[in-house]
Amino acid sequence: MKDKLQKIKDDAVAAIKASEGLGALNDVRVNFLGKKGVLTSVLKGMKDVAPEDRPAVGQMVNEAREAIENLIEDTKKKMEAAELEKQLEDEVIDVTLPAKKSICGHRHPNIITLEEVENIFIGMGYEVVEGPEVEYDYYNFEALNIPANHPAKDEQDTFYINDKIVLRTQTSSVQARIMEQGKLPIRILSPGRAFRSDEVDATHSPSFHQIEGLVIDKGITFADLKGTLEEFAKKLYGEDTKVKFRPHHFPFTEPSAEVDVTCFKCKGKGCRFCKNSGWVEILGCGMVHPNVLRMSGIDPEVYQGFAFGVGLERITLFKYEIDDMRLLYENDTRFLRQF
Ligand code: 2NM
Repeated sequence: MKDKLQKIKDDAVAAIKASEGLGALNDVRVNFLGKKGVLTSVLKGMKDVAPEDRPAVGQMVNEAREAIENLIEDTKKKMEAAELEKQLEDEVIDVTLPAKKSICGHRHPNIITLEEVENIFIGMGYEVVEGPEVEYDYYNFEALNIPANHPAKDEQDTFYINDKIVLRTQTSSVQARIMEQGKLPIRILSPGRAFRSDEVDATHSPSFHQIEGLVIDKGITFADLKGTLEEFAKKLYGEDTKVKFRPHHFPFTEPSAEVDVTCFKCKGKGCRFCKNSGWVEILGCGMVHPNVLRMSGIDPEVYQGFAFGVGLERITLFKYEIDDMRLLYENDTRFLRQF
């Protein structure tokens, strides 16, 4: 019996020494000390031992159990310590390594241009105002002297929510709302998103941005309009920029004009950007139509005004010499990072 127990102890010691890791060590414990373990089966065999030998055998079994338990416990502690040591080594942080750069976004090119334009007009005493993108037909069309049968109201150009509500096709609707409030004089800039049912191409998008300006006061003339817009063009494109007013038609202004500036690319010599004319169109403008003033309760015999509308994308494309508007909407950071 003594030899048998010595053999079990030797086997256990060998198994403990051979076990790699806590899992294997636990398997050894179960094999030798568990309910169905080797040592337990020896205890179960006690009935075959002569009664006078039983205390001595029992003591030997207990000694063997204790020895194996102690060795397992010691080995477990050593393994845990080694594992912790290894984990600490693996997870060591080198505080001298350079930090990872955090990715930081910046303003969209459209916004950079918008803020530049806003600052030019704020410097001339204008206030920036905003209004709803989903707008009553009245403010988008009727209040701006665009009657029910006007071609601009065609379904082809306008997104209708229902027969009284549209997605605004211009931000002049904001100005109609301000005029109606009756606080005069007015000097405002209304930038924002506008919508037209256009197919997407290099120069069109169903959703784009406008910056419209409106001035109403006593004695405002076309000379004020010209001076203001010439100043704007020079601030935006440089002091050597020339402006040209070409007669045009808008329903909400009379007279109306389109404004060209010397080509930003060739400075007027002629190039592919200006189709060899030396000029590029940047905005539409005019003296506010008396019907528009009357519609908002302003007496055109007392107050006059001018208004203008700039396509934000258009001037952004000019400013950065981008030749496809779609690049402004795709949000590809490889493109946007450049500005
Ligand atoms: C343009 C061109 C010409 C314009 C007119 C008005 C208002 F509200 F006074 F009637 N706001 N904006 C206007 C005039 C807009 O965009 C090309």
